[in-house]
Amino acid sequence: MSLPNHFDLVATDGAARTGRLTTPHGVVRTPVFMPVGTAGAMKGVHWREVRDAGADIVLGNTYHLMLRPGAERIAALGGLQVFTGWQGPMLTDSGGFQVMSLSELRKVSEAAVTFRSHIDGAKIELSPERSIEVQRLLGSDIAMQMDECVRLPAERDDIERAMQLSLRWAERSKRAFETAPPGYMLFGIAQGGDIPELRQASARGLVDIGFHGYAIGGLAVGEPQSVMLAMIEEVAPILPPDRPRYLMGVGTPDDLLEAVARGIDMFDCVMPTRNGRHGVAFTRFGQVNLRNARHADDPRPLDEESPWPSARNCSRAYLHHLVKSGETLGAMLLSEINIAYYQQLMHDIRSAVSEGRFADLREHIRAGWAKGDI
Ligand code: PRF
Repeated sequence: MSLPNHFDLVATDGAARTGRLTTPHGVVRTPVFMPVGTAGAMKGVHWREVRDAGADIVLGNTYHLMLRPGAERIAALGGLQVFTGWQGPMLTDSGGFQVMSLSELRKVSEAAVTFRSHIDGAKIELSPERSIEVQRLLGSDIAMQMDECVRLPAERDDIERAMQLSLRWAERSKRAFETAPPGYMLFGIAQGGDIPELRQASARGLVDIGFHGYAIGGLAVGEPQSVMLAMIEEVAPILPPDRPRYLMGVGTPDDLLEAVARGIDMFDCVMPTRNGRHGVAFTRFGQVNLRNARHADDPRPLDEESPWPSARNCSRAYLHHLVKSGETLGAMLLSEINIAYYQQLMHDIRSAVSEGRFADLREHIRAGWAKGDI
C-alpha cells in the first residue's frame, strides 16, 4: 500500500535534486547532511551551534538510546526533542547496524538480533518490531527499518542472505509502523553489497512494499568509492523519483558531491565531529590536520572567507596549541567548524541545483580541494 508523501521535489539538474521534506518537527531542505547526535548529544557541540550552522535535522541512534537512558524513560520525559532540547526534526537509525559494530556476542536470527550491551553486558534482544516501538517511543520524525549490513568484501551468499532477511524485516517494520500518527515517516533500507543484481532486487522489493522514503545501506563499509557510486547508479533509477533517498553513513565532502550528482537527497556521518575530535578540519582547500607542527606559528585562520566565525577568526597557531595540549575546546571548535563546513557545502549544492549550475559548482569545489591547503 502506498504511503502519504511528505517530500516535494523543487528542482532537478541532471540527476541531482533539491526538495523539501516536511516532518512533524519542521521542514528539511534537501540535499541535506544530518550531523550525528548518537546518544542524544552532538559530541562537543551545543545544539545552538548545530542550528546556527544551518542543520535542519539531526540523527539519533536507537541502539544507544534504548540501552541508556532507555526508550520508555525518554517517552515519559516527553520524547527526544523535549528531553534533549533539540527542537527540530530527528531521524533515528534502527539499531541493527550499531549492534554489529559495537556489541559483543551478537547473534542474528530470523526473529531478531540478540547481543550483549557494550555498557553493562546485559543480554538484549532487538527485533524489527521492537526497533520500531523504540523509535516511536523516542518520537523520531523519521524511523528506519531494521536491516542487516554486511561489511565488504564478502561472499555473495552472505550478501544475498542478509539482503533477503532485510527485505523480510522491511515488511515486518512496515506492519509495526501502521499505527504511527500521520506525518511520521518510515524509510526502507536497500542492501545487496557490491553485487548489481542483488542491489536491484533489494530496491525493487522495497518499492513493492512501499515506504515514505528509501535508504541505501551497506555502502562505505570497506569498498572503494568507485564501487559505492556504481551501486548508487544501480539503485537510484529503481526508486520512485518523488520520494527522498538517503545514503546511510556517508561520508567525505567528495562522497556527498558525487552521490548528489547521482540523485541522493540525504546523508549522515560521524566524520565532521569524529575528525574534529582528532584534530582534523574540513575546509574549501581539503582536510587540514591541526596537529601538524607547520601550524604552530601560523597566525592565519583556517579560512578567512568562511561565513563561520570560528573558522574565520581562530588562528591556526591557537587551534594547533589546543589540539596538542588536549584541551576540550580544541575538539569543540574543530567539530563546530566541520559541521558548519558540511552545512555550507549542502547549502551551496541546494542553491546550485535550484539554479541549474550544479556541474559548475562541482568543478569549482573540486578545484579548491585539488589546490590543497597552503
Ligand atoms: N544500515 C543501517 N544504518 C547504517 C548503515 C546500514 O547499512 C550504514 C552503512 N554505511 C551506516 N549506517 N541501518
